[in-house]
Amino acid sequence: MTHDNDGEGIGARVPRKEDDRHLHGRGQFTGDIRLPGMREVAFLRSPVAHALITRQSKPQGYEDSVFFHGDLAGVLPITTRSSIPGYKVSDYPALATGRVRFVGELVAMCVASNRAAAEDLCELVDVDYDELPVIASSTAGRQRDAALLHREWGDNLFLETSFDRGMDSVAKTAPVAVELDLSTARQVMHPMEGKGLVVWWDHRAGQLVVHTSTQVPHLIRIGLAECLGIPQAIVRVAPPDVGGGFGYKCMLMPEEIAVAWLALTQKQPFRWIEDRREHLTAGANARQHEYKLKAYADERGRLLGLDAEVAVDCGAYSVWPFSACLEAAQAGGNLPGPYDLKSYRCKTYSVATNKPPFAPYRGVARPGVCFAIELTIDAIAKAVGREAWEVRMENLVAAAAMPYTNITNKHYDSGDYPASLLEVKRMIDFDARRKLPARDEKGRYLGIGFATYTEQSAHGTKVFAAWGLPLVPGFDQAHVKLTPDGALEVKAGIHTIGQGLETTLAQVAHEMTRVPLKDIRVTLGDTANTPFSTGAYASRGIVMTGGAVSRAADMVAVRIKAIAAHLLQVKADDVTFREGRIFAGAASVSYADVGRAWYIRPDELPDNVDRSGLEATAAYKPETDNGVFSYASHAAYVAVDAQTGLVEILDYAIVEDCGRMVNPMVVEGQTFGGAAQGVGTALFEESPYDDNGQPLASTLIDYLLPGPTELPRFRIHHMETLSPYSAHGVKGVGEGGAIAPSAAIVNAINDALSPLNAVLRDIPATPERILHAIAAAKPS
Ligand code: MCN
Ligand code: SMO
Repeated sequence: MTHDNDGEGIGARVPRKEDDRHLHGRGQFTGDIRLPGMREVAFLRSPVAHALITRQSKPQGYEDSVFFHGDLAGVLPITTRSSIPGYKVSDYPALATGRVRFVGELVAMCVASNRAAAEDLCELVDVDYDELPVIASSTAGRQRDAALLHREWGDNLFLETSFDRGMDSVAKTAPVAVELDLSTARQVMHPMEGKGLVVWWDHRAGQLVVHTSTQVPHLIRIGLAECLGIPQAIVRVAPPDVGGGFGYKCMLMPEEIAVAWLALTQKQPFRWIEDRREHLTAGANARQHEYKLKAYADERGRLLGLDAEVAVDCGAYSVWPFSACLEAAQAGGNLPGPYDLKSYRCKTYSVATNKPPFAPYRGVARPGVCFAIELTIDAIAKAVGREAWEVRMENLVAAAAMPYTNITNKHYDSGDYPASLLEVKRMIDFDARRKLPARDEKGRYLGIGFATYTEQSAHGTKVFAAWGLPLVPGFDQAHVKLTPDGALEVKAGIHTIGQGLETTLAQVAHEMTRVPLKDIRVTLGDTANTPFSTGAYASRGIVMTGGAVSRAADMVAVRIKAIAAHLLQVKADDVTFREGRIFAGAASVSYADVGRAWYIRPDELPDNVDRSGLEATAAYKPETDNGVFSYASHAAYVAVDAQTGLVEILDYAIVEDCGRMVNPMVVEGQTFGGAAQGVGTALFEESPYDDNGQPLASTLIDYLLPGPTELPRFRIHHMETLSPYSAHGVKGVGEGGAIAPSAAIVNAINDALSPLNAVLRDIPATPERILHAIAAAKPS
């Protein structure tokens, strides 16, 4: 950058602008919105996993307050198409149409003056179900004579894919082979604020106003208009504060369609707020994968080939717009990880089951594939008798090989993966701790585990198009304007969901204009007020919208300089931004002087001043459609009690590289928050279903979320390799922290348990699973 760093621009650790209102309890979430005459919605949900609805009736006297599918005239189901050959479409109705496919599916919508009364009304609705055989696992779904969820499909596969490059010869000749069967549990996302929405009809604007808690407002506008059969111009999606999303809030939900239909047809405000039990049992699910892996290596542990089969338990329907197949597509493409792999075969199965649909969740498939490939590396190390970190060093893509295109055509743009591993090994004090006795003073077994991953971020149109998805991220836009009094307004269609964009986008705008950060106001999300963006997902915000803000702010900066130069009677090249003013030598003008000159007295400006004004909209996407790749190495040091099966994380170190950091404090917050969720995936979180498709974790007593007492003190070190493809060399970081913990922690557990010959292959690593692994261990 040509400007001097004044501690507020790119790279500065400034406190978050949004924290002031949040820390003072002045945030405004869907639950805080009160509108005159607002009525509340509760949903009657299916109590069974698979059934025909044989009869349904409304309670007498409440015919106008209870709605079934048949009442929603003209409303279309959520239909997610994909251009991938062989993909099967599911029609996901807003309210069930005679058949239910998971416990929690919406059957009736009940309306009352308050939520409690609406819930009471649900109790009065009469529905008869004729139960059908249930598919409660991906294995059951793939059985030859399995009952079908979607009869017209002929099987239960949303999609089946295969990839094969060079595996046959490897399998025959490789000196070392290891085999692993792995599984990762079903999870729910648990943003602090659940889903919720308030919808009303704006008579003045002639618009349906949708205050929904979403990551993707402009997409929801498209989806709602489509399902309601109305033009997009009469839908305004105006999300309030969003208390976390993590992927859960980047899809169109049936509740959104049903409540929007109510407000559209009744021209009254309605509200639905998801409760925690609804989130646990009926909100979308994530993470559940089964892996069958065969890996081949030479005697040093150098990988020769990987043969994989991945089955994803996708639930009953495809979510819009990401479909049920995003997970398997990501899994197949990312399984080779940060390693230089020459032969690879992968089959994926996206299986329909009688469970809530699958949605993206922080990391999307990569926590699963990182777990799979990193356990494989440790298994190879064991087979060849070397330390696991040494085998990683044999296989990691070298810095000198960058940019590097891997076997699945992922283009790793920059970085030094081996250096991150060596640094994390130093941080976790590997050499000294290796020399300690295998057990601590309490008799617990000690172990160290590593994991390295890449995080594809801000991937663009072609990548999503290759996954066959209907809506793909194109350019992101941003609008920047200098106000007459010299402040800066930044507007973008992406939304702020807790990840800090109100601050970091302001930092980017400051970097280009040097308008003091306190004078920069960032407005995000509202479709009536912001230019188009597909939204906050795939860790794309700072690369895509940040790039657009950078460009638009630069356009405005050039015009500010031209006017300032006129006021100072110098050439534009001779003015500089400094200390919140615009200087030529010792003379200076303020941003307000420039604003006044353009807006109030344009007649005094010479003809050669650009007449496009002190505002600009710019569009941006990085130079590669492939996205930019962040990466990190994690290391965990654990103690395992072989009597109780309890694991304590004694130390945890992270070395991450997300290119140029816009705000290192925000990057650390992102990484720690993600890693906390990763610890949940590794040790605690699980949403099991029984054979009847009944969810067994319906409260937070059954579904264990890690809290402060379960979390280690994460230690972090940053590397900063600039991406050659993005504005300012930035790469995304929003999901990374969540990707590696399950791999690093389970590798550490297996390292600890190696004296007992016990090996864990399934997560979460609950005491029960650990004791089971110990009991099943073969004596050495
Ligand atoms: N950042 C930075 N420098 C970088 C990279 C990122 O300062 N080199 C900052 C960004 O400016 C932004 C944050 O880190 O404030 C995350 O940026 P980015 O990686 O671009 O991610 P998005 O803005 O696209 O946010 C979405 C991403 C995803 S996909 C999930 S899932 C997730 C995540 O962010 N959900 C979150 N982080 C979350 N954090 C919170 N608190 N809540 C969620 O729901
Ligand atoms: S799971 Mo993040 O919203 O891509």
